[in-house]
Amino acid sequence: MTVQESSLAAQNILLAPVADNIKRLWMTLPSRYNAASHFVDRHLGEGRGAKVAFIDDRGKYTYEELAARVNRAGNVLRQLGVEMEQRVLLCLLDTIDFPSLFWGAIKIGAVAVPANTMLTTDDYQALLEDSRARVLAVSAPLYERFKPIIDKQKLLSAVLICGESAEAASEKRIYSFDTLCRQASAQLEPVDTSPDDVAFWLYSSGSTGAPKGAVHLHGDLVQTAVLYGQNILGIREDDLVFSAPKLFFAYGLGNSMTFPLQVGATAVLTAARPTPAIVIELMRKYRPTIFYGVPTLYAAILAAADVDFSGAFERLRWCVSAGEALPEEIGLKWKERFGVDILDGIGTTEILHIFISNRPGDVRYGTSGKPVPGYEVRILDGTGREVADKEIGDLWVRGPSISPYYWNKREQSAQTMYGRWIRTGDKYWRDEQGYFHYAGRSDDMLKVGGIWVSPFEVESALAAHPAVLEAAVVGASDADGLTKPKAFVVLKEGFRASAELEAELKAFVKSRLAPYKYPRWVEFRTELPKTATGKIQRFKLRES
Ligand code: 3UK
Repeated sequence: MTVQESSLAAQNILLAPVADNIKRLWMTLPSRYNAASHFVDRHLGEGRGAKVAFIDDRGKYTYEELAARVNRAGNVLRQLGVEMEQRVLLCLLDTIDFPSLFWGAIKIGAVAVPANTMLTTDDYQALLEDSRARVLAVSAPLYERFKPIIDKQKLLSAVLICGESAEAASEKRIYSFDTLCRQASAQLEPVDTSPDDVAFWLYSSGSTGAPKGAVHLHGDLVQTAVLYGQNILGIREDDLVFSAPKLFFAYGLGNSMTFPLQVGATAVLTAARPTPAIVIELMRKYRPTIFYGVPTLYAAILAAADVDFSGAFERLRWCVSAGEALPEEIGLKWKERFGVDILDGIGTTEILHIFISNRPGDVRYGTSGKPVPGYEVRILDGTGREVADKEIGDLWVRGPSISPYYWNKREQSAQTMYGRWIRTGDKYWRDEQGYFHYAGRSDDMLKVGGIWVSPFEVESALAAHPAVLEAAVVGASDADGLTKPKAFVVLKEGFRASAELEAELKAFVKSRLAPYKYPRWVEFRTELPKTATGKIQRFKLRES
Protein backbone atom coordinates (compact mmCIF):
# COMPACT_ATOMS: atom_id res chain seq x y z
CA MET A 1 0.00 0.00 0.00
CA THR A 2 1.27 3.51 -0.74
CA VAL A 3 1.24 6.14 1.97
CA GLN A 4 -1.75 7.75 0.26
CA GLU A 5 -3.67 4.49 0.15
CA SER A 6 -3.02 3.72 3.79
CA SER A 7 -4.11 7.18 4.88
CA LEU A 8 -7.30 6.62 2.92
CA ALA A 9 -7.73 3.27 4.68
CA ALA A 10 -7.28 5.07 7.98
CA GLN A 11 -9.90 7.65 7.02
CA ASN A 12 -12.29 4.92 6.02
CA ILE A 13 -12.08 3.34 9.44
CA LEU A 14 -12.14 6.55 11.48
CA LEU A 15 -14.80 8.33 9.44
CA ALA A 16 -17.16 5.45 8.65
CA PRO A 17 -20.53 5.87 10.39
CA VAL A 18 -21.33 3.43 13.19
CA ALA A 19 -22.74 0.26 11.63
CA ASP A 20 -26.44 -0.40 12.24
CA ASN A 21 -25.86 -3.75 13.93
CA ILE A 22 -23.70 -1.99 16.55
CA LYS A 23 -25.82 1.13 16.96
CA ARG A 24 -28.91 -1.02 17.52
CA LEU A 25 -27.36 -2.17 20.81
CA TRP A 26 -26.98 1.40 22.13
CA MET A 27 -29.69 2.71 24.45
CA THR A 28 -31.73 5.53 22.88
CA LEU A 29 -32.45 8.01 25.63
CA PRO A 30 -35.20 10.65 25.79
CA SER A 31 -34.15 14.26 25.16
CA ARG A 32 -34.88 15.05 28.83
CA TYR A 33 -32.94 12.60 30.94
CA ASN A 34 -31.34 12.81 34.38
CA ALA A 35 -29.11 9.87 35.33
CA ALA A 36 -30.10 10.14 39.02
CA SER A 37 -33.78 9.71 38.17
CA HIS A 38 -32.96 6.65 36.11
CA PHE A 39 -30.65 4.93 38.62
CA VAL A 40 -32.37 5.93 41.88
CA ASP A 41 -35.92 7.32 41.66
CA ARG A 42 -37.07 4.85 38.96
CA HIS A 43 -37.05 2.02 41.54
CA LEU A 44 -39.71 3.66 43.69
CA GLY A 45 -42.12 3.77 40.75
CA GLU A 46 -41.26 0.16 39.97
CA GLY A 47 -42.22 -1.00 43.47
CA ARG A 48 -38.70 -1.68 44.76
CA GLY A 49 -38.77 0.91 47.58
CA ALA A 50 -38.47 -1.66 50.38
CA LYS A 51 -35.66 -3.63 48.77
CA VAL A 52 -32.10 -3.20 50.10
CA ALA A 53 -29.91 -1.22 47.69
CA PHE A 54 -26.71 -0.89 49.74
CA ILE A 55 -25.13 -2.50 52.77
CA ASP A 56 -22.18 -0.60 54.26
CA ASP A 57 -20.09 -1.03 57.44
CA ARG A 58 -22.85 0.65 59.48
CA GLY A 59 -26.13 -0.65 58.10
CA LYS A 60 -28.53 -1.46 55.30
CA TYR A 61 -30.33 1.07 53.12
CA THR A 62 -33.44 0.39 51.07
CA TYR A 63 -34.08 1.98 47.69
CA GLU A 64 -36.56 4.29 49.41
CA GLU A 65 -33.99 5.36 51.98
CA LEU A 66 -31.35 5.81 49.25
CA ALA A 67 -33.70 8.09 47.31
CA ALA A 68 -34.35 10.19 50.43
CA ARG A 69 -30.61 10.46 51.17
CA VAL A 70 -29.88 11.49 47.59
CA ASN A 71 -32.56 14.19 47.85
CA ARG A 72 -31.19 15.49 51.14
CA ALA A 73 -27.66 15.55 49.72
CA GLY A 74 -28.84 17.44 46.63
CA ASN A 75 -30.65 19.98 48.81
CA VAL A 76 -27.58 20.41 51.04
CA LEU A 77 -25.35 21.09 48.01
CA ARG A 78 -27.84 23.62 46.68
CA GLN A 79 -28.09 25.32 50.03
CA LEU A 80 -24.28 25.69 50.01
CA GLY A 81 -24.56 27.52 46.70
CA VAL A 82 -23.79 24.78 44.19
CA GLU A 83 -25.38 25.57 40.84
CA MET A 84 -25.91 23.59 37.68
CA GLU A 85 -22.65 22.60 35.91
CA GLN A 86 -20.45 23.43 38.89
CA ARG A 87 -18.12 20.76 40.23
CA VAL A 88 -18.36 18.99 43.57
CA LEU A 89 -15.18 17.15 44.57
CA LEU A 90 -15.92 13.89 46.39
CA CYS A 91 -13.09 12.35 48.39
CA LEU A 92 -15.12 9.63 50.00
CA LEU A 93 -14.62 6.18 51.43
CA ASP A 94 -17.14 3.55 50.34
CA THR A 95 -20.16 4.23 52.57
CA ILE A 96 -23.76 5.22 51.83
CA ASP A 97 -22.53 8.86 51.65
CA PHE A 98 -20.84 8.16 48.30
CA PRO A 99 -23.99 7.26 46.35
CA SER A 100 -25.95 9.95 48.23
CA LEU A 101 -23.60 12.76 47.21
CA PHE A 102 -22.77 11.41 43.74
CA TRP A 103 -26.44 11.17 42.72
CA GLY A 104 -27.43 14.23 44.77
CA ALA A 105 -24.97 16.36 42.77
CA ILE A 106 -26.10 14.85 39.47
CA LYS A 107 -29.77 15.30 40.30
CA ILE A 108 -29.31 19.09 40.69
CA GLY A 109 -27.35 19.24 37.42
CA ALA A 110 -23.99 19.69 39.14
CA VAL A 111 -20.89 17.66 38.23
CA ALA A 112 -19.73 14.96 40.64
CA VAL A 113 -15.96 14.52 40.69
CA PRO A 114 -14.94 11.43 42.68
CA ALA A 115 -11.26 11.44 43.71
CA ASN A 116 -8.84 8.67 44.62
CA THR A 117 -8.81 8.48 48.45
CA MET A 118 -5.12 7.44 48.63
CA LEU A 119 -3.50 10.64 47.34
CA THR A 120 -1.33 13.25 49.02
CA THR A 121 -2.07 16.86 49.98
CA ASP A 122 -0.20 18.09 46.88
CA ASP A 123 -2.29 15.80 44.66
CA TYR A 124 -5.51 17.15 46.20
CA GLN A 125 -4.33 20.73 45.73
CA ALA A 126 -3.96 19.95 42.00
CA LEU A 127 -7.46 18.41 41.82
CA LEU A 128 -9.12 21.34 43.61
CA GLU A 129 -7.34 23.80 41.36
CA ASP A 130 -8.02 21.94 38.11
CA SER A 131 -11.68 21.19 38.86
CA ARG A 132 -12.45 24.59 40.48
CA ALA A 133 -14.80 22.70 42.77
CA ARG A 134 -17.35 24.84 44.64
CA VAL A 135 -17.84 22.25 47.37
CA LEU A 136 -15.61 19.49 48.67
CA ALA A 137 -17.16 16.49 50.42
CA VAL A 138 -14.59 14.48 52.33
CA SER A 139 -14.78 11.50 54.67
CA ALA A 140 -13.71 12.49 58.19
CA PRO A 141 -10.62 10.21 58.31
CA LEU A 142 -9.33 11.82 55.07
CA TYR A 143 -9.82 15.44 56.08
CA GLU A 144 -6.33 15.71 57.64
CA ARG A 145 -4.83 15.67 54.13
CA PHE A 146 -7.01 18.60 52.98
CA LYS A 147 -6.73 20.68 56.12
CA PRO A 148 -3.46 22.51 55.22
CA ILE A 149 -4.82 23.70 51.85
CA ILE A 150 -8.46 24.61 52.52
CA ASP A 151 -7.77 28.27 53.32
CA LYS A 152 -5.92 28.74 50.01
CA GLN A 153 -8.91 27.72 47.85
CA LYS A 154 -10.44 30.90 46.40
CA LEU A 155 -13.28 29.14 44.56
CA LEU A 156 -14.26 26.66 47.23
CA SER A 157 -17.29 27.90 49.11
CA ALA A 158 -17.77 25.03 51.56
CA VAL A 159 -16.40 21.74 52.87
CA LEU A 160 -18.70 18.91 53.94
CA ILE A 161 -17.20 16.45 56.38
CA CYS A 162 -18.84 13.03 56.21
CA GLY A 163 -18.82 10.96 59.36
CA GLU A 164 -17.88 11.78 62.97
CA SER A 165 -15.56 14.78 63.17
CA ALA A 166 -14.76 17.62 65.54
CA GLU A 167 -13.66 19.84 62.64
CA ALA A 168 -17.01 21.31 61.63
CA ALA A 169 -17.09 25.07 62.22
CA SER A 170 -19.56 26.98 60.09
CA GLU A 171 -17.69 30.31 60.39
CA LYS A 172 -14.88 28.55 58.51
CA ARG A 173 -17.31 27.15 55.94
CA ILE A 174 -16.74 23.63 57.21
CA TYR A 175 -19.92 21.67 57.86
CA SER A 176 -20.97 18.29 59.17
CA PHE A 177 -22.75 16.52 56.32
CA ASP A 178 -24.90 14.52 58.76
CA THR A 179 -26.07 17.66 60.57
CA LEU A 180 -27.00 19.46 57.35
CA CYS A 181 -28.76 16.36 56.01
CA ARG A 182 -30.93 16.11 59.11
CA GLN A 183 -32.14 19.67 58.52
CA ALA A 184 -32.62 19.27 54.76
CA SER A 185 -35.79 18.25 52.96
CA ALA A 186 -36.07 14.69 51.63
CA GLN A 187 -37.98 16.00 48.59
CA LEU A 188 -36.11 17.13 45.46
CA GLU A 189 -37.10 17.40 41.81
CA PRO A 190 -34.41 16.57 39.26
CA VAL A 191 -33.34 19.54 37.12
CA ASP A 192 -33.92 19.37 33.38
CA THR A 193 -30.86 17.78 31.88
CA SER A 194 -30.26 16.04 28.59
CA PRO A 195 -28.33 12.78 28.03
CA ASP A 196 -25.50 15.00 26.70
CA ASP A 197 -25.18 17.15 29.82
CA VAL A 198 -22.00 16.65 31.87
CA ALA A 199 -22.75 14.47 34.91
CA PHE A 200 -19.36 13.57 36.37
CA TRP A 201 -15.63 13.56 35.75
CA LEU A 202 -13.10 10.90 36.60
CA TYR A 203 -9.45 11.83 36.98
CA SER A 204 -6.87 9.66 35.27
CA SER A 205 -3.10 10.01 35.71
CA GLY A 206 -1.03 11.23 32.78
CA SER A 207 2.54 10.19 32.05
CA THR A 208 3.87 13.48 33.41
CA GLY A 209 1.90 12.89 36.59
CA ALA A 210 -0.59 15.70 35.91
CA PRO A 211 -4.13 14.37 36.31
CA LYS A 212 -6.58 14.60 33.41
CA GLY A 213 -10.29 14.94 34.15
CA ALA A 214 -12.18 12.66 31.75
CA VAL A 215 -15.58 14.30 31.27
CA HIS A 216 -18.62 11.96 31.29
CA LEU A 217 -22.23 12.64 30.37
CA HIS A 218 -25.59 11.72 31.92
CA GLY A 219 -26.17 9.21 29.13
CA ASP A 220 -22.87 7.30 29.54
CA LEU A 221 -23.64 5.26 32.65
CA VAL A 222 -26.68 3.37 31.43
CA GLN A 223 -24.84 2.30 28.28
CA THR A 224 -22.15 0.44 30.25
CA ALA A 225 -24.75 -0.99 32.63
CA VAL A 226 -26.64 -2.52 29.70
CA LEU A 227 -23.81 -3.49 27.33
CA TYR A 228 -21.47 -5.00 29.90
CA GLY A 229 -23.43 -5.30 33.19
CA GLN A 230 -26.55 -6.90 31.80
CA ASN A 231 -25.45 -8.37 28.46
CA ILE A 232 -22.10 -9.86 29.55
CA LEU A 233 -22.33 -10.34 33.33
CA GLY A 234 -26.03 -11.06 33.22
CA ILE A 235 -26.56 -9.03 36.42
CA ARG A 236 -30.15 -9.30 37.66
CA GLU A 237 -32.42 -8.15 40.45
CA ASP A 238 -31.63 -11.03 42.85
CA ASP A 239 -27.85 -10.48 42.66
CA LEU A 240 -25.78 -9.33 45.61
CA VAL A 241 -22.48 -7.89 44.44
CA PHE A 242 -19.22 -7.03 46.18
CA SER A 243 -16.34 -5.11 44.61
CA ALA A 244 -12.92 -4.84 46.25
CA PRO A 245 -12.03 -1.85 43.98
CA LYS A 246 -13.61 1.27 45.41
CA LEU A 247 -16.38 3.45 43.98
CA PHE A 248 -14.00 6.29 43.02
CA PHE A 249 -12.51 4.09 40.26
CA ALA A 250 -14.53 3.83 37.05
CA TYR A 251 -14.29 0.07 37.56
CA GLY A 252 -15.78 0.19 41.09
CA LEU A 253 -18.37 2.81 40.09
CA GLY A 254 -19.92 0.40 37.60
CA ASN A 255 -19.36 -2.68 39.75
CA SER A 256 -21.04 -1.58 42.96
CA MET A 257 -23.21 1.28 41.82
CA THR A 258 -24.55 1.57 38.33
CA PHE A 259 -24.77 -2.16 37.54
CA PRO A 260 -26.72 -3.13 40.67
CA LEU A 261 -28.83 0.05 40.45
CA GLN A 262 -29.63 -0.69 36.82
CA VAL A 263 -31.48 -3.89 37.77
CA GLY A 264 -32.53 -3.22 41.39
CA ALA A 265 -29.91 -5.52 42.93
CA THR A 266 -27.90 -5.05 46.16
CA ALA A 267 -24.25 -3.98 46.67
CA VAL A 268 -22.02 -4.44 49.70
CA LEU A 269 -19.70 -1.49 50.45
CA THR A 270 -16.85 -1.24 52.91
CA ALA A 271 -14.70 1.71 53.93
CA ALA A 272 -11.90 -0.72 54.89
CA ARG A 273 -8.82 -1.39 52.79
CA PRO A 274 -9.61 -4.57 50.83
CA THR A 275 -6.97 -6.93 52.23
CA PRO A 276 -7.48 -10.65 51.53
CA ALA A 277 -8.60 -11.16 55.16
CA ILE A 278 -11.24 -8.41 54.99
CA VAL A 279 -12.46 -9.44 51.54
CA ILE A 280 -12.92 -13.06 52.58
CA GLU A 281 -14.56 -12.07 55.86
CA LEU A 282 -17.14 -9.97 53.99
CA MET A 283 -17.67 -12.69 51.40
CA ARG A 284 -18.35 -15.21 54.17
CA LYS A 285 -20.75 -12.79 55.83
CA TYR A 286 -22.75 -11.79 52.74
CA ARG A 287 -22.11 -14.61 50.20
CA PRO A 288 -22.10 -12.42 47.09
CA THR A 289 -23.27 -13.79 43.75
CA ILE A 290 -20.79 -11.61 41.77
CA PHE A 291 -17.36 -10.59 43.05
CA TYR A 292 -15.04 -8.05 41.40
CA GLY A 293 -11.29 -7.77 42.06
CA VAL A 294 -7.91 -6.99 40.51
CA PRO A 295 -5.16 -9.53 39.66
CA THR A 296 -2.99 -8.54 42.66
CA LEU A 297 -5.86 -9.34 45.01
CA TYR A 298 -6.66 -12.69 43.39
CA ALA A 299 -2.96 -13.63 43.70
CA ALA A 300 -2.89 -12.49 47.34
CA ILE A 301 -6.02 -14.50 48.22
CA LEU A 302 -4.52 -17.60 46.58
CA ALA A 303 -1.35 -17.08 48.63
CA ALA A 304 -3.17 -16.42 51.92
CA ALA A 305 -2.56 -19.10 54.52
CA ASP A 306 -4.79 -19.80 57.55
CA VAL A 307 -7.90 -18.30 56.01
CA ASP A 308 -11.30 -19.86 56.54
CA PHE A 309 -13.04 -19.71 53.16
CA SER A 310 -16.14 -21.62 54.24
CA GLY A 311 -19.30 -20.24 52.70
CA ALA A 312 -17.50 -17.40 50.89
CA PHE A 313 -18.01 -18.93 47.44
CA GLU A 314 -21.31 -20.67 48.09
CA ARG A 315 -23.53 -18.44 45.94
CA LEU A 316 -20.87 -17.01 43.63
CA ARG A 317 -21.77 -17.17 39.92
CA TRP A 318 -18.52 -15.57 38.73
CA CYS A 319 -15.64 -13.31 39.58
CA VAL A 320 -14.46 -10.39 37.47
CA SER A 321 -10.93 -9.07 37.04
CA ALA A 322 -9.80 -5.81 35.40
CA GLY A 323 -7.33 -2.96 35.87
CA GLU A 324 -4.36 -4.90 34.53
CA ALA A 325 -3.94 -8.20 32.69
CA LEU A 326 -4.80 -11.30 34.71
CA PRO A 327 -1.91 -13.78 34.35
CA GLU A 328 -3.12 -17.15 32.99
CA GLU A 329 -1.64 -19.01 35.99
CA ILE A 330 -3.74 -17.07 38.49
CA GLY A 331 -6.96 -17.68 36.55
CA LEU A 332 -6.29 -21.41 36.23
CA LYS A 333 -5.29 -21.83 39.88
CA TRP A 334 -8.34 -19.89 41.06
CA LYS A 335 -10.72 -21.97 38.98
CA GLU A 336 -9.11 -25.18 40.20
CA ARG A 337 -9.17 -24.17 43.85
CA PHE A 338 -12.56 -22.44 44.12
CA GLY A 339 -14.44 -23.89 41.15
CA VAL A 340 -15.51 -20.50 39.81
CA ASP A 341 -14.19 -18.63 36.77
CA ILE A 342 -12.58 -15.19 36.80
CA LEU A 343 -13.77 -13.15 33.81
CA ASP A 344 -10.88 -10.88 32.77
CA GLY A 345 -11.92 -7.79 30.83
CA ILE A 346 -10.28 -4.50 29.88
CA GLY A 347 -11.86 -1.17 30.65
CA THR A 348 -10.60 2.40 30.83
CA THR A 349 -11.68 5.51 32.69
CA GLU A 350 -12.33 7.26 29.38
CA ILE A 351 -14.49 4.42 27.98
CA LEU A 352 -16.00 4.15 31.48
CA HIS A 353 -16.16 0.36 31.80
CA ILE A 354 -15.21 -2.94 30.19
CA PHE A 355 -15.30 -3.16 26.37
CA ILE A 356 -13.36 -6.39 25.68
CA SER A 357 -14.12 -9.31 27.96
CA ASN A 358 -14.16 -12.99 28.64
CA ARG A 359 -17.68 -14.17 29.30
CA PRO A 360 -19.47 -16.92 31.19
CA GLY A 361 -19.02 -20.17 29.27
CA ASP A 362 -16.29 -18.67 27.07
CA VAL A 363 -13.18 -18.02 29.16
CA ARG A 364 -9.74 -18.08 27.59
CA TYR A 365 -7.24 -17.42 30.40
CA GLY A 366 -4.28 -15.26 29.41
CA THR A 367 -6.46 -13.18 27.04
CA SER A 368 -8.85 -10.26 27.52
CA GLY A 369 -11.53 -12.17 25.60
CA LYS A 370 -13.60 -10.69 22.78
CA PRO A 371 -15.16 -7.26 22.16
CA VAL A 372 -18.31 -6.51 24.14
CA PRO A 373 -21.16 -6.18 21.59
CA GLY A 374 -21.99 -2.49 21.18
CA TYR A 375 -18.28 -1.54 21.13
CA GLU A 376 -16.26 -1.54 17.93
CA VAL A 377 -12.64 -2.48 18.53
CA ARG A 378 -9.80 -2.13 16.01
CA ILE A 379 -6.10 -2.85 16.15
CA LEU A 380 -4.38 -0.31 13.86
CA ASP A 381 -0.80 0.27 12.76
CA GLY A 382 0.93 3.67 12.86
CA THR A 383 -0.71 4.74 9.58
CA GLY A 384 -4.22 3.84 10.73
CA ARG A 385 -4.45 0.60 8.73
CA GLU A 386 -5.88 -2.52 10.40
CA VAL A 387 -3.18 -5.09 11.19
CA ALA A 388 -3.45 -8.78 10.31
CA ASP A 389 -4.27 -11.42 12.93
CA LYS A 390 -1.39 -12.08 15.35
CA GLU A 391 0.22 -8.71 14.53
CA ILE A 392 0.62 -6.21 17.35
CA GLY A 393 -0.94 -2.77 16.92
CA ASP A 394 -2.66 0.11 18.73
CA LEU A 395 -6.04 -0.55 20.29
CA TRP A 396 -8.82 1.83 19.19
CA VAL A 397 -12.40 1.70 20.44
CA ARG A 398 -15.73 3.26 19.45
CA GLY A 399 -18.84 3.04 21.61
CA PRO A 400 -21.65 4.97 23.33
CA SER A 401 -19.99 5.61 26.75
CA ILE A 402 -16.73 7.29 25.73
CA SER A 403 -15.63 10.55 27.34
CA PRO A 404 -15.82 13.35 24.75
CA TYR A 405 -12.73 15.19 26.08
CA TYR A 406 -10.43 15.88 29.02
CA TRP A 407 -11.32 19.01 30.95
CA ASN A 408 -9.13 21.96 30.00
CA LYS A 409 -6.67 19.73 28.13
CA ARG A 410 -6.97 20.52 24.45
CA GLU A 411 -3.78 18.80 23.34
CA GLN A 412 -4.25 15.54 25.28
CA SER A 413 -7.88 15.38 24.13
CA ALA A 414 -6.79 15.80 20.51
CA GLN A 415 -4.23 13.01 20.93
CA THR A 416 -6.78 10.60 22.39
CA MET A 417 -10.33 11.24 21.12
CA TYR A 418 -11.08 11.19 17.38
CA GLY A 419 -14.78 11.76 16.82
CA ARG A 420 -16.44 8.80 18.51
CA TRP A 421 -13.17 6.83 18.46
CA ILE A 422 -10.64 6.74 21.27
CA ARG A 423 -7.07 5.53 21.27
CA THR A 424 -6.50 3.55 24.47
CA GLY A 425 -2.68 3.65 24.46
CA ASP A 426 -2.59 -0.15 24.73
CA LYS A 427 -0.85 -2.58 22.38
CA TYR A 428 -2.92 -5.64 21.47
CA TRP A 429 -3.03 -8.55 19.02
CA ARG A 430 -5.92 -10.78 17.98
CA ASP A 431 -5.62 -14.54 17.45
CA GLU A 432 -7.38 -16.53 14.71
CA GLN A 433 -10.25 -17.36 17.06
CA GLY A 434 -10.86 -13.67 17.70
CA TYR A 435 -9.51 -13.47 21.27
CA PHE A 436 -7.63 -10.28 22.15
CA HIS A 437 -4.18 -10.52 23.76
CA TYR A 438 -2.69 -7.64 25.78
CA ALA A 439 0.83 -6.70 24.63
CA GLY A 440 1.81 -3.72 26.81
CA ARG A 441 1.43 0.06 26.72
CA SER A 442 2.56 2.47 24.05
CA ASP A 443 3.59 4.98 26.75
CA ASP A 444 5.69 4.31 29.87
CA MET A 445 2.71 4.24 32.24
CA LEU A 446 2.50 1.31 34.69
CA LYS A 447 -0.52 -0.43 36.15
CA VAL A 448 0.27 -1.48 39.73
CA GLY A 449 -2.46 -3.36 41.54
CA GLY A 450 -4.80 -2.06 38.85
CA ILE A 451 -3.91 1.61 39.55
CA TRP A 452 -1.90 3.97 37.34
CA VAL A 453 1.64 4.84 38.34
CA SER A 454 3.68 7.34 36.32
CA PRO A 455 7.40 6.35 36.24
CA PHE A 456 8.22 10.03 35.77
CA GLU A 457 6.54 10.96 39.05
CA VAL A 458 8.45 8.27 40.99
CA GLU A 459 11.72 9.35 39.34
CA SER A 460 11.09 12.97 40.36
CA ALA A 461 10.43 11.90 43.94
CA LEU A 462 13.67 9.86 44.02
CA ALA A 463 15.63 12.73 42.50
CA ALA A 464 14.63 14.91 45.45
CA HIS A 465 16.64 12.67 47.81
CA PRO A 466 20.08 14.15 48.65
CA ALA A 467 21.91 10.91 47.70
CA VAL A 468 20.34 10.56 44.26
CA LEU A 469 22.04 11.91 41.14
CA GLU A 470 19.48 10.45 38.73
CA ALA A 471 16.87 7.72 38.65
CA ALA A 472 14.88 5.75 36.11
CA VAL A 473 11.76 3.73 36.93
CA VAL A 474 10.35 0.85 34.89
CA GLY A 475 7.86 -1.97 35.43
CA ALA A 476 9.28 -5.32 36.59
CA SER A 477 7.46 -8.61 37.18
CA ASP A 478 6.98 -10.01 40.69
CA ALA A 479 6.67 -13.73 41.48
CA ASP A 480 3.03 -13.77 40.28
CA GLY A 481 3.88 -12.18 36.93
CA LEU A 482 2.35 -8.84 38.03
CA THR A 483 3.96 -5.47 37.33
CA LYS A 484 5.52 -3.40 40.14
CA PRO A 485 7.77 -0.29 39.92
CA LYS A 486 11.52 -0.90 39.94
CA ALA A 487 14.04 1.94 40.28
CA PHE A 488 17.53 2.19 38.81
CA VAL A 489 19.48 4.80 40.77
CA VAL A 490 22.80 6.55 40.21
CA LEU A 491 24.20 7.99 43.44
CA LYS A 492 25.94 11.33 43.89
CA GLU A 493 29.63 11.33 44.72
CA GLY A 494 30.25 10.53 48.34
CA PHE A 495 27.26 8.18 48.72
CA ARG A 496 27.56 4.39 48.74
CA ALA A 497 25.02 1.77 47.74
CA SER A 498 23.71 -0.26 50.68
CA ALA A 499 20.65 -2.13 51.86
CA GLU A 500 19.99 0.71 54.34
CA LEU A 501 20.03 3.29 51.58
CA GLU A 502 17.68 1.13 49.51
CA ALA A 503 15.22 0.97 52.42
CA GLU A 504 15.61 4.71 52.99
CA LEU A 505 14.84 5.52 49.34
CA LYS A 506 11.68 3.37 49.41
CA ALA A 507 10.51 5.09 52.60
CA PHE A 508 11.38 8.49 51.11
CA VAL A 509 9.15 7.91 48.07
CA LYS A 510 6.36 6.54 50.26
CA SER A 511 6.43 9.72 52.33
CA ARG A 512 6.20 12.02 49.30
CA LEU A 513 3.79 10.20 46.98
CA ALA A 514 0.72 8.05 47.42
CA PRO A 515 2.34 5.01 49.10
CA TYR A 516 1.32 2.46 46.43
CA LYS A 517 3.71 4.20 44.01
CA TYR A 518 6.99 3.35 45.83
CA PRO A 519 9.63 1.22 44.01
CA ARG A 520 9.55 -2.38 45.27
CA TRP A 521 13.17 -2.86 44.18
CA VAL A 522 16.06 -0.39 43.94
CA GLU A 523 19.09 -1.27 41.85
CA PHE A 524 22.15 0.96 42.07
CA ARG A 525 24.03 1.68 38.85
CA THR A 526 27.08 3.77 38.00
CA GLU A 527 25.25 5.20 34.97
CA LEU A 528 21.95 4.92 33.07
CA PRO A 529 21.67 3.94 29.39
CA LYS A 530 20.94 7.08 27.33
CA THR A 531 20.40 8.14 23.74
CA ALA A 532 22.81 10.54 22.03
CA THR A 533 20.43 13.35 22.99
CA GLY A 534 20.53 12.32 26.64
CA LYS A 535 17.10 10.66 26.92
CA ILE A 536 17.02 7.69 29.30
CA GLN A 537 16.45 4.44 27.39
CA ARG A 538 13.90 2.81 29.66
CA PHE A 539 13.47 -0.11 27.26
CA LYS A 540 17.09 -1.17 27.88
CA LEU A 541 16.46 -1.18 31.63
CA ARG A 542 13.25 -3.13 31.12
CA GLU A 543 15.16 -5.78 29.19
CA SER A 544 17.88 -6.10 31.81
C1 3UK B 1 -5.10 -1.32 31.64
C2 3UK B 1 -5.84 -3.70 31.40
C3 3UK B 1 -4.88 -5.57 30.46
C4 3UK B 1 -4.96 -0.87 30.20
C5 3UK B 1 -10.91 0.09 34.26
C6 3UK B 1 -12.37 -1.80 34.29
O1 3UK B 1 -8.55 -0.04 34.61
C7 3UK B 1 -9.51 0.65 34.31
O2 3UK B 1 -9.34 1.96 33.95
P1 3UK B 1 -8.03 2.87 34.04
O3 3UK B 1 -8.32 4.14 33.36
O4 3UK B 1 -6.91 2.06 33.23
C8 3UK B 1 -7.06 1.67 31.90
C9 3UK B 1 -5.84 0.89 31.44
O5 3UK B 1 -5.57 -0.19 32.34
N1 3UK B 1 -6.06 -2.43 31.81
C10 3UK B 1 -7.26 -2.39 32.40
N2 3UK B 1 -7.83 -3.61 32.40
C11 3UK B 1 -6.97 -4.45 31.78
N3 3UK B 1 -4.82 -4.26 30.74
N4 3UK B 1 -5.94 -6.36 30.81
C12 3UK B 1 -6.99 -5.86 31.47
N5 3UK B 1 -8.02 -6.64 31.82
O6 3UK B 1 -3.68 -0.34 30.03
C13 3UK B 1 -6.01 0.23 30.10
O7 3UK B 1 -5.77 1.16 29.05
O8 3UK B 1 -7.55 2.94 35.45
C14 3UK B 1 -11.09 -1.27 34.35
C15 3UK B 1 -13.47 -1.01 34.18
C16 3UK B 1 -13.30 0.34 34.10
C17 3UK B 1 -12.02 0.88 34.13
N6 3UK B 1 -11.90 2.22 34.05
